[in-house]
Amino acid sequence: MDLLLATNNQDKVRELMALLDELPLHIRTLAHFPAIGEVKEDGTTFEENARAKACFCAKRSGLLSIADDSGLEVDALNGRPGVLSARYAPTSSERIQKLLAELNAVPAGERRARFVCAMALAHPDGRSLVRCGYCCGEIVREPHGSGGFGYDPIFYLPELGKTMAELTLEEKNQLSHRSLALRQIIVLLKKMIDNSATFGDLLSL
Ligand code: ITT
Repeated sequence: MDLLLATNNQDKVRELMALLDELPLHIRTLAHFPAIGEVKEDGTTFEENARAKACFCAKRSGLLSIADDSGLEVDALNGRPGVLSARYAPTSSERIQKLLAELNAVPAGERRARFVCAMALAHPDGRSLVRCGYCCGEIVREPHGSGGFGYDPIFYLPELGKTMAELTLEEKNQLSHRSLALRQIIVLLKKMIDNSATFGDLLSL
């Protein structure tokens, strides 16, 4: 079975590939479909944007496709940057610096945040489903670690005593919002692979 990873983010590709490795899938990326182009992400929710990306790429490629829309919700900022996490500032380091500046006056104990991931699986005929994953932590005052991407260097996991950027890819994939969403999609893909369910059947699960 073919599956297209509908993302332009190579860090996401690495994380997804590591988890999908266990399945007998023929994985394609957008590098195989240079003509697909960019999809507009103008939805107001993670779910809406994830469906838009997956459906657009499934339709253009003719392949079953997965896409995620993800971001960081900070309690002290009433959930910002949220669905606008990728557009909060032009580069990753500027996004981190802007967030740390906004949280400068927020004391320890009030710096809770969560990563959110909505992962969509779309059929070329336009039908789609979504599963979500969440990961809770705190925003530290300075970046630590060089792994991961995006906001990982300032996202601290109290139970591990490390930021997300101090984890290996395998460790991040044990607990991240993206892996928790993808694991639910993997359960569904397995049903299609062993022919115990059609895509239509998955929509009612
Ligand atoms: P695609 O839309 O092509 O998948 P993208 O990077 O633009 O790639 P999003 O629109 O979902 O992806 O934006 C998500 C942003 O949220 C991302 O750029 C990061 O800034 C942040 N983010 C999401 N998941 C993250 C993670 O696991 N670690 C750190 N930051 C993350």
